[in-house]
Amino acid sequence: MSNQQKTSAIFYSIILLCCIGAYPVLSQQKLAAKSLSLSKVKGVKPRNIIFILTDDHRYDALGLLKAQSFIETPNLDRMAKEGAYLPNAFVTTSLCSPSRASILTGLYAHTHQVVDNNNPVSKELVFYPQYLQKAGYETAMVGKWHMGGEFDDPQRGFDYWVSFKGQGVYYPNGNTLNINGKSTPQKGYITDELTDYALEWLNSRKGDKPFMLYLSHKGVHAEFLPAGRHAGKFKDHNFMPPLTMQPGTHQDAPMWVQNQRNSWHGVEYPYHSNLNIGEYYKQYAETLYGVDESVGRVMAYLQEKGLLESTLLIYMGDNGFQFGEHGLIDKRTAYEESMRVPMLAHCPEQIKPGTVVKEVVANIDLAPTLLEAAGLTVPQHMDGQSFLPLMQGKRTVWREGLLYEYYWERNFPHTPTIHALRGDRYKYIHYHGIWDTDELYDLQTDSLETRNLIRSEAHQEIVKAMNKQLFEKLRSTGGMYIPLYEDKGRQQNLRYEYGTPGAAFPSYLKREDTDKPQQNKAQQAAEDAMQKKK
Ligand SMILES: [Ca+2]
Repeated sequence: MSNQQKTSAIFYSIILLCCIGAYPVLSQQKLAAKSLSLSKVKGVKPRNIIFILTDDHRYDALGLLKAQSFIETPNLDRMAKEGAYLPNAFVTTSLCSPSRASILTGLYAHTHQVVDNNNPVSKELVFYPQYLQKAGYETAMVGKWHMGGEFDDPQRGFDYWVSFKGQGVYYPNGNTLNINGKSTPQKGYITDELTDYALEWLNSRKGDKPFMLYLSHKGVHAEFLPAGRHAGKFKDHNFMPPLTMQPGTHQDAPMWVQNQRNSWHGVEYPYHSNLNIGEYYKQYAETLYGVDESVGRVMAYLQEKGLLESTLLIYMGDNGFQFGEHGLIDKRTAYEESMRVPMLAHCPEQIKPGTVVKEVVANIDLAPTLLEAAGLTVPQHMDGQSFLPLMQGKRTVWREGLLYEYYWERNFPHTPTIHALRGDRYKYIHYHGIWDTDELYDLQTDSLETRNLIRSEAHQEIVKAMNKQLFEKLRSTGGMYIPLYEDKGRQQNLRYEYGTPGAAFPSYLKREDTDKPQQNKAQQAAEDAMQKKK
């Protein structure tokens, strides 16, 4: 082989390698452990931080919104009144583990690669508390970790650790909590007990180091169980079912959405049971009331210690939750009730009372925001952006359109792989690996996403532009591949025999005058001619 041929061979090998593995390799490079020392921003005092995460708290289950007339969250309402309310907060993947990984790393799921609730988390991933620790913070994790399957061992980045395996349980049943590596029985109602541990840790601190507390509630994950004192609190109220819970209210819905009605994640066979969605919502609201009380206890503690003015307190849900919208329950989808979350912040020294941030913020922005509050420069490799300036009323260049992704799980096969772009006005949803229809919604005129405009003549330019923008975002962030993991866990793949049958194939994809009947006609003519000859 000549030198020129060798050079060509190497060149084409590189091209081939790039084609088959460029994006996963890029993702891995983004994960690669960087220095944990971030440069400090001059003149910024490291701020105390408390980040409270709630499980499956949907965006409108707030007293201030009254999505259901009886919902009450007085302490979260207080946060909005005295601090900032971010009505357009989203997650980039609506599922526990992927969203938690995005919060901790500032990365999209296709980069951190925690795309389901079962498979291990890469040891290469850097969690933002590691940077804080390195910068001199004392850090604590109290509550649900739930990444990488069933374990509760202390993880990197935390000086103090209280957690449990997987989802944990609301009431003790012989289970244990892991406290700094030591197995300790759970004593009481989980939301109260986690708050106790969090406040004990805050109270036990000595010295002048700034702190970061990550209080991660089990509430309000299904199956909802309120604190005894809140059980039945809302039982006499009426649940208003969402409009799209009724069949036929979602125009041109994809087949998979119609099929999911009669499945584990659908209203006809919810969790393979005869669960009443309205009663379930009331239990959700009662369970949430306990989480709201926890927020109140944390704020009361800060007030008592004279720390309420200076501490940055942020509250957020890890993903939304559907209660019948589009005939579905739970999360995963790119519909608003699934991908949208409550987000509130409180820090009178930095944020004016009654601040409303209209920009679209997301779980990937949490780590950058908290690092900025700590007076540190945000690492370049993070996908998110600090929204601290937005809360301070400063102008800043912000994203146009939020990338959403969800990767199909064998365990819950009803929801396909999704890539979506959520703009201020339009939402474009693109599916992968199924023979079905994509979606486009005009959120300004159709906030409930009832009219799929994907085939509307008037919207074809928008569809084309958003498709281009979606793939540009995927390409530029290393998302042009589909993550694949080994099978793990149980499959929830049943249908109810007497429920709605499978969706009809969309009429716009059907043809009457295809080649097939014409071939049949030609074949028939040939056969007739043969008969005549005989
Ligand atoms: Ca969750």
